[in-house]
Amino acid sequence: MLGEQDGVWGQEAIRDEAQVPAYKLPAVLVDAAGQPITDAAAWERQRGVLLEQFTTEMFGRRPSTPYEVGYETEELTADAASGVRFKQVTMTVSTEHGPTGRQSQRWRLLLILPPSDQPVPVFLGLNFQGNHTVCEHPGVALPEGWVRRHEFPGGQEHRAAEEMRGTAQHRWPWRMITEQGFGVATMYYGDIDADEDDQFAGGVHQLLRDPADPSADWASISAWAWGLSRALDYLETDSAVNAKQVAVLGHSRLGKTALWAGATDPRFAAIISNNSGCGGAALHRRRFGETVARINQVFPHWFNARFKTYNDREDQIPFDQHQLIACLSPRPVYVASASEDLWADPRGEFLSVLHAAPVYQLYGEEGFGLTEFPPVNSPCFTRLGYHLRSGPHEILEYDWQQFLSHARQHGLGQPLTNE
Ligand code: GTR
Repeated sequence: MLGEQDGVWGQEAIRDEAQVPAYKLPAVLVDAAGQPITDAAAWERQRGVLLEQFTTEMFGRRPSTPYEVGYETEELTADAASGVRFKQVTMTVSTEHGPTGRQSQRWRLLLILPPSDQPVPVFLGLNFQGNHTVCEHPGVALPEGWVRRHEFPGGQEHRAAEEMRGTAQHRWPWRMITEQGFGVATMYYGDIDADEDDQFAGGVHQLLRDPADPSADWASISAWAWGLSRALDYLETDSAVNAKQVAVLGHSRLGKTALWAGATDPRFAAIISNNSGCGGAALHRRRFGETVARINQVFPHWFNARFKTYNDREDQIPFDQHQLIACLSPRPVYVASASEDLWADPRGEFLSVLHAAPVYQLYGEEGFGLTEFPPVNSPCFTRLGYHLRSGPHEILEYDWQQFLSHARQHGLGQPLTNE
């Protein structure tokens, strides 16, 4: 079994543009019957077809098991200097109809909110190591279940540790974000489903997925995305938040997750993919860096069983990832790549945005302001936005600065109107 670290390049992986095979992308403005799509109404029908294809061929179908979610909110001490508020919400997800009878699962959502007498726009995203890593606040609870392995000596395998408190702050620059009037909402992805190949025996799969029902082939990315929608359900009940201005974002595997969350939940006002790569913003057919075969081999739980039938058969997938971006139309979308992150195929991420743009134009939107792969650190802030940051596979303050500018330019943070 191959390791999962970034940069574990298989011998066969393409890392040179000259090796990219010739490929033909499915046309974004042609419908399932081969007819040209010339208006938004025809595109809306095509969006339905595509979402169904992405569901059956890649992400898997969510189970229809009924569930309930209860909320318990706790206001933590505010930051004395800035007045920034910290709110911890315990979400109890339960069902009486699951495959094994009544069960419940506990997730924790952390809100970091600027002081404001108006509801604030919010960036919502999952985190990799626990809410307590996002800031140093001593009141933020540690995850209770599975966590990724720790890199510090003495860390217990797969158990959250106090030593990790605040260690992901560089990925969540909440001071800068709140100073600009935006809030942050984040939840630990392992609360929803552990990021391991457990044959869907744990997490929310165990709660809601009936192994005897083959139509519910929900995989982990889809489960995490569903969790983001449940977090948005909570945000809709919180008067401190402008739930009409929630941007969903994620880095890497959680960037793939943010794109699928945005595609399946039209309530997200904007969608941000950071270095999401294969299965996210990057085009499969280029086979540059991580490929379908490789992602399915190393992370068999991310996508459904049918997606494995496309290993080394990218040309047979009925769609490509530019159509996932198109499914987000006409909402603002920002895709961020990093120059050293060849594994995620920065150019393939850029091309997805480029080839999604004609759909935006059907809505009378400006689409995408770039026609060529841009130089590093030259962000584009059209409704479809993009940058190639210099540096590694990461989400950094530079990325957030561009997300904030893009969000503001496309109406997030504008005062509420009485519609
Ligand atoms: C890598 C994986 C990528 C990306 C990344 C991450 O190992 O190959 O698809 O998701 O992990 O999530 O950090």
